[in-house]
Amino acid sequence: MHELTGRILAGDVRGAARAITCIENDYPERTQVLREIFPHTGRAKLIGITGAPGAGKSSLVDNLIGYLRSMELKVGVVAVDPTSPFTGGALLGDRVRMQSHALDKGVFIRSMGTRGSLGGLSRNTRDAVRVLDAYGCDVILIETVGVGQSELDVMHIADTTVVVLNPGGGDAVQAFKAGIMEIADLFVINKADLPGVEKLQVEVEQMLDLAKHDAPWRPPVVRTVSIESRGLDDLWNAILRHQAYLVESGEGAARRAKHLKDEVLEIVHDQLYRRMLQSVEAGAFADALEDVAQRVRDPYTVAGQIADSWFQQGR
Ligand SMILES: Nc1nc2c(ncn2[C@@H]2O[C@H](COP(=O)(O)OP(=O)(O)O)[C@@H](O)[C@H]2O)c(=O)[nH]1
Ligand SMILES: [Mg+2]
Repeated sequence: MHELTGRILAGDVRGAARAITCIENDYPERTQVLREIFPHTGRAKLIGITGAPGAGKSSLVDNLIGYLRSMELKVGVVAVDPTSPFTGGALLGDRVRMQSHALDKGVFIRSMGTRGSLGGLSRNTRDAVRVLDAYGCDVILIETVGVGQSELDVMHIADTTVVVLNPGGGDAVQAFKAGIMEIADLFVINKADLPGVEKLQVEVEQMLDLAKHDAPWRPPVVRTVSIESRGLDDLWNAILRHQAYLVESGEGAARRAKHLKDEVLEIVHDQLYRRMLQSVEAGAFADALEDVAQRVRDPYTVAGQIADSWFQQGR
């Protein structure tokens, strides 16, 4: 067993932090540690928090940390920043704000940047979440910075996805367009201290009537004022209701099974691609590739032949 595995399972905060660094930098021990902790994962509630920049996601996460700590739950937070590992503004602000929890041993906060592809981001996030799960977090909050494609991908990690909207901004229509309706398990109207709450609520309900009229779970809409820590009971109760629905309907197990299947296929894809690349770079299929370069043969046929010959060799 890798030394880090033991430390994570023993609830050693530095061990967990170190493991996530290994994930982010793709160090060689990454796979061993992830392999060893896997049997100890699957216990935490994974809650995704998404919404436009400035919607109040970080403030809500901060509120939720306090709320969950008051119930003595161990909380993990993974804040995903797809632009840069060194963002100034928003994330720095978040760090400062969340520092009120920095000395609390029951809270683990980590921001993740992207190095490499968007696929790398969701994979790293998933693996970091897994570390926090094995580390013993009861609830893991996954915060994204916006509502683009990478956020949609990241949210496939969560069991319950919370979409944060604000009154007065045409948010419902935008969320609908961005494909958020599909992934939302519940909506939060944050900044409910501002005008336009009723209007936004009506808009969201209308969108839900259109999009999810016969779905077994209709996402509830709750209101919060995170600067005043208001609405947390409603929010947490809605999350728990969704978690209960996931269990009773079997939907939660089905989702997790699907995510794991996707993960296995993704890893297979990665490994095949890497090996294929190695042999191509070592000169395999050079003639065929040259034919394609000369437009003597087409890429579709050649790719098919390369794949076939690869499988026939049983590599
Ligand atoms: N009026 C009001 N402002 C809020 C509320 N929640 C957050 N804000 C403010 O909205 C801004 C963005 O909040 P932040 O949590 O950083 O948003 P994020 O980008 O979604 O993480 C900050 O200036 C917050 O103080 C709220 O409930 N009411
Ligand atoms: Mg934020």
